[in-house]
Amino acid sequence: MTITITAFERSPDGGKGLARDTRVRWALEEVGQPYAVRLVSFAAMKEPAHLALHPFGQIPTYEEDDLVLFETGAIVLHLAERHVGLLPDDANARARAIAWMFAALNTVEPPILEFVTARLFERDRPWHAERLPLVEDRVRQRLDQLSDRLGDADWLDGRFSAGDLMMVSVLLRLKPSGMLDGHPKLAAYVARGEARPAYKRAFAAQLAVNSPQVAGGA
Ligand code: GTB
Repeated sequence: MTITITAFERSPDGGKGLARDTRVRWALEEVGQPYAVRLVSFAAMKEPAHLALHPFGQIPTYEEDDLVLFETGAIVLHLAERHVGLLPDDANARARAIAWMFAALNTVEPPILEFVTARLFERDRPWHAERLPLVEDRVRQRLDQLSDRLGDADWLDGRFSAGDLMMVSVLLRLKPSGMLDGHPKLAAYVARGEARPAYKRAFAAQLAVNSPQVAGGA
């Protein structure tokens, strides 16, 4: 079985690991599957060859022999279902882990994306100062709720699962803003994710592509 994913030729985050190929790399590392990476430019993402893999012209994509997938949720779920390590054996626990994946992508990530967009790309809009606190409040509400549910547990539902992988990946987007600092339990949860050897390997692999030395050819 040969697995190939796509990633930014040069990520706009300069190697902070925030682009979505990192969560796929992390899942691949957790389940011990070797993979190749095809780097694509922004222009190449919109060309027919890439659009045939990804209808929206984005990264990451996932190719495994004759299977092509897009959407990180689908890719991570596929890996978790086919390999040991990311989903519990018990059927109900498995369903709950998948529910946490959906919660990460459908309930927690959207307000975070609104916040990141407002913070980074809407600063020069006349309504920015009014909108930002509203968006921040929506994120804070989700963080409060998530923190209450996590409590003092290490992971969301028993052992580390694909649900945690996705939730930590989503929360990582908040790190540059400092917003996690107001939620020490979540900050510690994210740190536990980052401390996993599989995450470290995934992060190092994307950094090797995106670090300024590599990108600048030095
Ligand atoms: N729902 C899809 C999924 O989960 O796979 C979303 C995929 C997606 O948004 N891909 C982005 C992309 O290809 C890259 S990850 N964008 C190019 C385009 O749409 O033309 C999003 C991302 C980009 C940059 C940073 N960063 O610089 O910090 C972080 C995250």
